[in-house]
Amino acid sequence: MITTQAIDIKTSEAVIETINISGSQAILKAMVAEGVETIFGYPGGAIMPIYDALYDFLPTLKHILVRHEQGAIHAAQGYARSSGRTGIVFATSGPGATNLVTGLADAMIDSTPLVCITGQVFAHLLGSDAFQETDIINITTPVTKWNYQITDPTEIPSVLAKAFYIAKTGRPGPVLIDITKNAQLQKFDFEGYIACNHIRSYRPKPIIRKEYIEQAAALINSAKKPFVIFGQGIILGSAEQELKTFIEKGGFPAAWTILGMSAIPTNHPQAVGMLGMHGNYAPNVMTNDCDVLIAIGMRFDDRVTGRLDKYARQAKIIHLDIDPSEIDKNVKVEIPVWGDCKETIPLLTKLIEEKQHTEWLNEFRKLEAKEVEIVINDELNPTSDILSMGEVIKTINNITNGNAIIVTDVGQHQMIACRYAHFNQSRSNITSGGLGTMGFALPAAIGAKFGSPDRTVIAIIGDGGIQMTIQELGTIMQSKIDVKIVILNNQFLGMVRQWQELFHEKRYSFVDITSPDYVQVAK
Ligand SMILES: Cc1ncc(C[n+]2csc(CCOP(=O)(O)OP(=O)(O)O)c2C)c(N)n1
Repeated sequence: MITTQAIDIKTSEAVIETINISGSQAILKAMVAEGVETIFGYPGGAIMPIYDALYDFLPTLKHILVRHEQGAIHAAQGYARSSGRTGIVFATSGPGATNLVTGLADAMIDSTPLVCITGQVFAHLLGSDAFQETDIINITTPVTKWNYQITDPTEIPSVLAKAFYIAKTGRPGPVLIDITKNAQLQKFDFEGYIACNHIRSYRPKPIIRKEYIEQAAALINSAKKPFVIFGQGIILGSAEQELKTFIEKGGFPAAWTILGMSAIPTNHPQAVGMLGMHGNYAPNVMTNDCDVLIAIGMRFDDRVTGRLDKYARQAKIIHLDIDPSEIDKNVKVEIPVWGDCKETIPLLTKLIEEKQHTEWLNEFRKLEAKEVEIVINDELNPTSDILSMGEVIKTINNITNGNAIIVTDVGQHQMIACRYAHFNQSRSNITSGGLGTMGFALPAAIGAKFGSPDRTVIAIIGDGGIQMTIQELGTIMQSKIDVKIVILNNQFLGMVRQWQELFHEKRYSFVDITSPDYVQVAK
């Protein structure tokens, strides 16, 4: 609990010291109380009182001035994903706020905890089409975990406490708080900041049902071909060690979704690669061969499953997830294991038998060898003298030894990077998985570096994606941040071109893209 409580020396009773401060000061006090260190933002008329108050909170609060609000929110996402903390964004009303929408949608679908503060016109002007007024609450309702408009400063401490609590608990997500200018300016009696740890009718974690754990363990113990597939839930739940212990005790082959990648080292002896459309051959084929599929912290996205009527029809599926709405959403499961996987995995580990499924794991290895022969060798060791994307990733692996944070944009380079990058450490693969947002990587890499300043951060971006948010080079210049940028320039919108090649009879429509001299621009 964080309060400004003091002890009355005469009565020895706790008294609450009230101070008369502005709404803006209260917002920033809340940030400090929540342990915020870094804010990504861009000022404007309707948020000027907060920026004015910020002046007095430096350097406790650090503010990174981006070049576009989309850059601010992707940077906050990168920060959250690399550090495990909540990302913070400030933006003004109207166009500033609407520039956040793509990032909100991205954070929502990729379960990234954010608290975004937008300025809003004076309360008495709401609904009058005032200058830079936009109804950001209605606009962002489908792409936020929670949003709320404050028109009265006395609401600020409790609403911000809820915002932080909702963003980071249960399945994390973005929260947007819109604050009218009068609420930022008006003074009120601030009675301290009390962090929130309970909201009636909001249950971040479902109650664990022991009978389902027991049923799941019995099914796993009877399996001949058990297969673990895991997603970002492992990373979000800090359950990396729990997962490792589970798969090692049970001897299970384990594959990751694109967002689950790096939760266990990519060279773990039981790792069998990435699932999905652009993933590895063995885990995709074996999904349709296993007898028990143990899905943990993943949501059966269509890029993973393909056609649902042909997906793992033979398997009995156990699904561990913190979000009950994910159970039976896309794939019908045999046993639902609701709960935080940091708690449910160890309960399951206790009940499973120690086994090795050597023959079963070897079947994966055989398919893997086929993929190496037919695809991977060509991608990593091409015969022509044109540098391939795979070679670049291989070279990066050799330099970083799998210790860097790799932030990718969207397209062919993303898929090649995710197929071939080596990772030793969790929270190292940062990419826009669910929304597939081009322009994500450069600002997200900036945020990732602020979130993990001691780590090497490498952004890998296509020539299309870099041109979407290239202005954030200015942020790098101003904040003097060390982000390595690798542009894989194939002179095409490669991924779209690939689809035109495969599914549109090579009718290449608007996929040639020219580039500036990036080295000159970077200079
Ligand atoms: C904002 C946005 N607009 C459009 C797309 C559709 N899209 C997906 S991949 C891609 C091509 C990306 O080209 P490039 O950045 O050069 O990367 P490459 O595929 O060549 O590696 C496009 C246009 C998208 N994902 N995001």
